[in-house]
Amino acid sequence: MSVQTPVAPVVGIVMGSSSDWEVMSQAVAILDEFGVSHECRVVSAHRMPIDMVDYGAQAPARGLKAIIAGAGGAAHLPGMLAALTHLPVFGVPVPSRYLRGEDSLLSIVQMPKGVPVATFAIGEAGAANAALHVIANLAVNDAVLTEKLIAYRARQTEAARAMRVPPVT
Ligand code: RP5
Repeated sequence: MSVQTPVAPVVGIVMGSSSDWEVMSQAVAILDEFGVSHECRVVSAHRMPIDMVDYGAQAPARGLKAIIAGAGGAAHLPGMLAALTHLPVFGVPVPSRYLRGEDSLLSIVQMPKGVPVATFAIGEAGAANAALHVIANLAVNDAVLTEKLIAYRARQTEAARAMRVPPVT
């Protein structure tokens, strides 16, 4: 029987609720595609504030290089994590029930000067792009990741060039 050593996560993906998973799983899918090790957790800023403080404070010592944080409504999780660590925090506004995520977006993007959160689009595109942006940052010091990113972009280019209108169904 072989025992596999678990790979230490480089990216932390956190979200305020399990109801955010459908959106945040898009970030997971991208990191999986690029082979970037990651962990996923629910860390609610207002329901688990002590856990949130511990997560942010311990992230660098645990080997994380970046945090992707998604939340909806009064979405203070990304900003609070940014306050708790010097690691880069990438914020994903999750669509909310009543304001369609505009509240989430403004809560995350309007950080006061000095504690930045890189904020992405509302919803699935934002989650995927947050992961791609983390990868672009990691790729600066990683030639293999750089090649994967260039290939990923090239596939998008080819797919766009193959598009015809009206679309073939
Ligand atoms: C936020 O409240 C979460 O990020 C989620 O987007 C929203 C609703 O949470 P649930 O009521 O679905 O648990 O904290």
